[in-house]
Amino acid sequence: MILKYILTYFSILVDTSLPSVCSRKRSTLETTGAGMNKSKSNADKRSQRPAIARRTRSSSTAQPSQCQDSGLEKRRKQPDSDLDQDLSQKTVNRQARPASEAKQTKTTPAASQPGSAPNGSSATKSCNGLAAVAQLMKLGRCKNVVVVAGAGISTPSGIPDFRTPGTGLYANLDAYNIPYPEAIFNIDYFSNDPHPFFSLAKALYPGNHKPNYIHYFIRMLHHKGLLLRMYTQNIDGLEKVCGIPDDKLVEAHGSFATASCHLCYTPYPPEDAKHIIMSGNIPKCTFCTATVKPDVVFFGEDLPQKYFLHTKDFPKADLLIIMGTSLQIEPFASLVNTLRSTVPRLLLNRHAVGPFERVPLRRGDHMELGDLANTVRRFAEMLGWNNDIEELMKSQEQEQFIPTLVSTIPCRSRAGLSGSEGSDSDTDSKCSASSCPSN
Ligand code: CNA
Repeated sequence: MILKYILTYFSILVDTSLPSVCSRKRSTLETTGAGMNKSKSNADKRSQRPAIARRTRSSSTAQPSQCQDSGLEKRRKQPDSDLDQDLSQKTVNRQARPASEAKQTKTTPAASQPGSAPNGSSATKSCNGLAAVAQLMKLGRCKNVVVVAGAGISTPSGIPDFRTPGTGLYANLDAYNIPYPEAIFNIDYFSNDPHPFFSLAKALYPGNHKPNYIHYFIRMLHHKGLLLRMYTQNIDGLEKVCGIPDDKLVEAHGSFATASCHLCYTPYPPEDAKHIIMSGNIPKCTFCTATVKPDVVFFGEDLPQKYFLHTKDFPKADLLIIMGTSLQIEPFASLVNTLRSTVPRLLLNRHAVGPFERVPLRRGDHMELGDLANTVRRFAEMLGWNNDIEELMKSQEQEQFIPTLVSTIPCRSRAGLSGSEGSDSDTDSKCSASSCPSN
């Protein structure tokens, strides 16, 4: 009898407690499951090349300084969460400000005013930084260099950037009658009224500008077998013109090299589009009659599939060089935070930007502030590359500056560049003793 009571008691206990345990477990599993589903769906999304749209750096994006201050584990995890967040949409941040203004609010109280190094100390630090990175390269420690670049590398070629006060495009948009500067590159705005963009496009279309020393420095990185990949936000095509091969280049914000319907994406002959736009007219889709535009990535549009190479490249990189960008546009800007924390990062820019605004700098971070062309020339001199670059520029200038032609010439047939110059697979086999910068 007693045994029966005990058994009944336990069966009641089991009946009442199990569901709550199970439901708790299920809810945990649901959470985990949701997380797993989420990551699975993220993975799926990534593999399907989902809507990765460009956006100006959002205030909701975790600040690099936060993650760096919160311990190694968090530091390692942060890039993923940044990316999860950033793998959403490229949209315009309503709080977008000129880099110089943004800097004031993003830096620590100890940081300096725009245009100067944080805490006034980085100028000294930066000189050492340039030499330190040159030394690492000479020692052969950097054989998988990733370059992340922006409009600042093309200002010496005469193409204005976005945000430089006075000369930047955003400071000179009065003529376009747009409500806010980014509207000129906003896909919804374009859909309503393509005229402002087409007016600007006339000035931006490739063909009127030449690559400069900075572009050729990056080309030389490739020539030396050290360039893993260049990620550029630029749409001017000068990377290709200077001879950086297609497979070494990710034009994350597209280019003028192709054109398509902005609604149904039917391809359109790029030269025809250029001709029509240059003559002040609007190219129309042959399929749905919507407006055709060059395949420059607008705010609210997806980034090209090639952008996803970063998931393979950044874990492999052993040096990141960031050049001429305000790091204000996502998801591109967050790329610089996806590097292993032990990998050196070198910022070459007029101002401290992104994670380089924090004081003190992260261990392994270096920056050189000032005019980019001067900085890169000094860097090349430290590496002993200056003459090579000058010669490369001369030989390239003897060729005709026809981007499409240059990009289709097989590497091996390019004048004077037989050595380590070559295909992606050649370059992936990396720096031979003879092509290492120390030689
Ligand atoms: P940005 O926001 O205008 O930033 C440029 C950065 O480069 C700023 O921090 C400047 O201080 C710095 N800079 C400019 N010139 C120099 C120089 N001579 N020496 C040192 N530093 C310099 O431009 P981002 O590239 O960061 O923004 C990305 C936008 C810009 C992308 O979507 C591009 O499509 C777009 N854009 C591209 C071009 C081009 O293709 N050449 C031109 C203008 C805008």
